[in-house]
Amino acid sequence: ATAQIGVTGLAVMGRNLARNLARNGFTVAVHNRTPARTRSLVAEHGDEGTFVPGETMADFVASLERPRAVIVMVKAGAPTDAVIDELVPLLEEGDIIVDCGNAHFADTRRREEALRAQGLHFSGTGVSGGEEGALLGPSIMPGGSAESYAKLGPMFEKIAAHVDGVPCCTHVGPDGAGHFVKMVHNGIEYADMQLIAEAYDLLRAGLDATPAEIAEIFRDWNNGELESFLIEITADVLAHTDAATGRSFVDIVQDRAEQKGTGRWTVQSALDLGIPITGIAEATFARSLSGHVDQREAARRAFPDAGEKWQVADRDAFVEDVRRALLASKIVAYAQGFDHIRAGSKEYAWDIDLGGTATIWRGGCIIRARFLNRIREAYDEQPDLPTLLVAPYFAEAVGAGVPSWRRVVADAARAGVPTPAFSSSLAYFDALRAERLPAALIQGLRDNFGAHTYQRVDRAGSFHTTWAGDRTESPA
Ligand code: NBP
Repeated sequence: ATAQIGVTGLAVMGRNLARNLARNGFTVAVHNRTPARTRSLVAEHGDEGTFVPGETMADFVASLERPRAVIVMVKAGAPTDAVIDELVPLLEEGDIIVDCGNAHFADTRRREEALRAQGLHFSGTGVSGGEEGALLGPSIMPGGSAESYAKLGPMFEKIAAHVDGVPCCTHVGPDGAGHFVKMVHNGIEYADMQLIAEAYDLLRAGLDATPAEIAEIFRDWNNGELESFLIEITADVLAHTDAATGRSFVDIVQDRAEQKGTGRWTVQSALDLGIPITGIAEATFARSLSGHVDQREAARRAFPDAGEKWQVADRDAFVEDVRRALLASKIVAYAQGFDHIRAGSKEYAWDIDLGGTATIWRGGCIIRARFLNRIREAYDEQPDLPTLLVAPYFAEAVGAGVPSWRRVVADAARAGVPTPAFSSSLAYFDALRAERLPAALIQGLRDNFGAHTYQRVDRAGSFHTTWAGDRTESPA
């Protein structure tokens, strides 16, 4: 047994992760259900490091040093369970199975519990960054026991992306914590992309600008607070011309956004935990809406001229308004995402370090951004921060952006340009800072039709009014 770690499942992700490990000096056992993939990996990349190919699962496991660490990188769902079932009889107490696929955290919790009962460690590990990240340095979010991290940590921290010399990998927490954090990461990615898309749409409508001109604006924004991978590639995509037609690429692509489901998982979990992640939810619904082609067609025909003509007087001021509104909305989306992680951590007793989570997203992953440093600072300064919105840096950015945010959302509403994420983020902000919410009326209605009781502002206890009778109030 010579291999320090093994990878089973050698499609694009597993293959690149195995190569990354090998390139970093680790001896990597490799295996795939269809052995041709194993052979081609060794044939094409065998010179990049030391691979120990296993034709069968038994050969593969036998080539691993103890405690064995096996990365499973197969299609999420039933294939993961099938591979685990095949591995378990071949493993011994203290060995570690690492699921680097996109599993739902509830599945990870179930698998971890079952394997723990058999004396095995199970690390549900989120890996972000796609194919390229897997090869060159992903953001890695490992969950599972501290013992499993003692073995995996040094390897994962070495192959992860690094920012300022710090690896984009940390032990997130027990059982499903890693996959949970990966899920919220993807949810934030949905919100980030929706906000960017709305900003583009606003600039296009307000300035009557071409995609190539808007690309320049994003390029400029990428030199400031908004600097991030997504803003950078937005400029790239907007500047791209379709070779076949000579038109802007963004104009020849069908306007129906697809999804693989992690946005939906994030929203479902947030609903269960009672955490308003309106930015992620609007982004997920906006993708769904874009796909309802028949409804869109019918509504377009019914309401052809529902908006007013948009005339921007000062172009530079408008661009700056959109930039500030984008930053403020983005801060809301992150604040909500971190609230969600905090709630998940509490519910499942994971003890997740929120600042540490921001740190491992600074590189390797899709939402990598300069501004994540600020999230780390905010939680370092005040670990029990009620919301990121009130941390000094974010409070200043949001506060400075409020007039712009209101102008942009109001102008868009008048012009009939949909801004679900911009406007719901502003509504969230206004609701959070409101002195009184109309929730009081909702409590009154609930008590009226269902005797659900309410609490008073001036006395402790729960009360009910006899709405159908003499309207006297009594303690409930
Ligand atoms: P796929 O998700 O396409 O899965 C293909 C792999 O699963 C092949 O190795 C295949 O073996 C194996 N497999 C299947 Br399918 N059923 C199996 C079974 N019953 N038993 C054993 N092996 C089985 O590969 P991928 O695109 O490399 O993604 C791998 C994981 O990484 C997925 O969970 C995916 O969601 C996740 N992912 C993450 C990112 C990211 O950015 N983090 C990107 C893409 C994917 P075969 O060769 O014998 O058919």
